[in-house]
Amino acid sequence: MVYWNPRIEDMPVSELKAMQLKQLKMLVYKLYTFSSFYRTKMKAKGVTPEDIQTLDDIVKLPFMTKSDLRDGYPDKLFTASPKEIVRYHASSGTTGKPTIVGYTQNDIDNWAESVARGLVSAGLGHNDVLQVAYTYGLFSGGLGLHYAAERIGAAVVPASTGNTERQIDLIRDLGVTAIAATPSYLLHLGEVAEKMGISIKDDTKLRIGILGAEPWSPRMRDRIENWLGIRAIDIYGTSELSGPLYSECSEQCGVHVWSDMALVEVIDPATGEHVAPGEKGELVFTMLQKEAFPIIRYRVGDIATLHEEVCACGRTHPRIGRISGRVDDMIIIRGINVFPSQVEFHLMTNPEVGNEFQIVVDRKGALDTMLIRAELRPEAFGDRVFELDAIKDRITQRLRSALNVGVNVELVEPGSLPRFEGKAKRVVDKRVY
Ligand code: DLL
Repeated sequence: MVYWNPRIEDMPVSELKAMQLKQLKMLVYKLYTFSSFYRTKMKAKGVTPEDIQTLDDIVKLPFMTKSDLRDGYPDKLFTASPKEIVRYHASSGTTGKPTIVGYTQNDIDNWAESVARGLVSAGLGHNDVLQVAYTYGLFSGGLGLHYAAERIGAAVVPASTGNTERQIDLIRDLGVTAIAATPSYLLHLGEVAEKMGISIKDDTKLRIGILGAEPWSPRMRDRIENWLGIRAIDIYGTSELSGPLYSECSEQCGVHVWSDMALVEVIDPATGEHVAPGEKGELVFTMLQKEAFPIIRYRVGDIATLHEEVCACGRTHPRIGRISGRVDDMIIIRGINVFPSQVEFHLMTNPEVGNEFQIVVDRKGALDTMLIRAELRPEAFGDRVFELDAIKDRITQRLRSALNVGVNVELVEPGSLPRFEGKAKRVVDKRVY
């Protein structure tokens, strides 16, 4: 099985764009006519459905932000009647109220279709056994992967998060071939397996990881692949857009965004203007077919690049590169922007450094300080003290020159930093604002 939906996945770009334009026009017309929220926003920007004649006209439409969604709590933005809604999920709501997302049956089907295409493109099929180790429940990760895996005929092990020893037993005993988890949880699972005397690489059939829901660097990918002997596939999505939605194909060169269902733009977060092709910027999504919870020009806050050239796998849909940070989790240290993903990237180039780290930001007097606590690998920890000092100096110098800020590094014992079952929290900001 190469394509899940060949008719769509390798459709010529011109046909895809024509399809998008038709859908965009219909969507804008529908929202302007039937939703007071969208009509008010469009009127405030002086735009009517007639103004949308080409795909480029999308820039005339207003942006949506997280605060629009929060103000709409719980269901002011819904455009389907309660009897049409078949499911609710909710974003984690770490800052303020969560966003509730409703789904009609078509929304659920389109969501499963998007992820099913991604799973097949990553090399999964009906012979696979997929252990879903994302949380099931209001978080969209568990059920999002679950329905897609069933759609392609794979067997699902709905393990959710936690009870790691049992997860490892299941992987071995059920011949699990693929696991869907946050990269940080998979690393934790690998460590626990080693403590149980089980090598994921040699003692299990695991061959693919569907990893996302948090940032992870290409270096982290290399480590996971080499250590666990699997192919590590990136999967991206946000609860507002539906949940996990888009993943890499087996070429592993960016996450395919299905153009028949979504239109993606990349903007300069400061000006709101489109960036030049291939440049980094904030991702903006318009979901072309969502019924219950429409999304028009939603600024997701994630920073990435967009690649429109046809992929080596033959799929014609654009790809987004690695998420290199978030507009809002960027740490500003003495006026310099630092992304946790940069720190991870530079730490992972050092063979002595383990898989976990923590960034502690504080303030001494008027000055910001940044301490990076990095776990050593068990092999490196036994080294003599003067050798550890030399390693620490080398890492500190590398980070200082790469990030352009004064940082201190502390090397800590393997296993001493917190582990996470869901999304990792690696930044501790102690500054008082
Ligand atoms: O994390 C949905 C999801 C579940 C995606 C399972 C992938 C797998 P939220 O909780 O709303 O939804 O968080 C969305 O997580 O805006 C990104 O900042 C981050 N994120 C998600 N996937 C990736 C990824 C789910 N592959 C937020 N790389 C997004 C980097 C990611 N960041």
